[in-house]
Amino acid sequence: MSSHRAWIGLGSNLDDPRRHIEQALEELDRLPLTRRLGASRCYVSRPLGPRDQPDFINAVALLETRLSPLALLDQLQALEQRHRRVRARRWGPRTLDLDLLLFDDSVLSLPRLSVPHPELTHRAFVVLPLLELAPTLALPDGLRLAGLAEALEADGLAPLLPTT
Ligand code: PH2
Ligand code: MG
Ligand code: MG
Repeated sequence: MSSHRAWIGLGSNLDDPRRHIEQALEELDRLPLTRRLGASRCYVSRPLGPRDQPDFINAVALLETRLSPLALLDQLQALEQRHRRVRARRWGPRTLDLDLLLFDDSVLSLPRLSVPHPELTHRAFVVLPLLELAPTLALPDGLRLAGLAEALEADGLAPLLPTT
């Protein structure tokens, strides 16, 4: 079985969001056939979508995994459930959201999974943490993320200081 590099976006805006994100970063490292190679800082970001919800904490992690994309998605969704995620409304508040952003240079369009994540390039809270970890990262079509960052509205996005 070959190993893959998977980029995961983490988000939380309920119930001590930073604790959910920091705990999830450790849990990602313990998924089967998987280890975490890196993690961005935590960022605070204004909600995209409905504005009447708390600010988010966002971060990005890089995993090395021998899981397939769908097996990894299953693991991510199970981890969300362990954080008692409830899906009340689209783009509404949540305790933990784990998005599979990139999987090697794969382009997938499956009923359950689109990779690269369709919103990736529009979201400063994804692009800036990705760039922090990998300044030369490019999408499967060759588009360099660094070129996107300038065009993105980064107001309301700020890195947090480490807690320890
Ligand atoms: N996630 C959403 C909707 N809006 N806004 C921010 N700032 N961060 C998120 O992670 C986020 C959001 C749905 O997944
Ligand atoms: Mg999301
Ligand atoms: Mg999601």
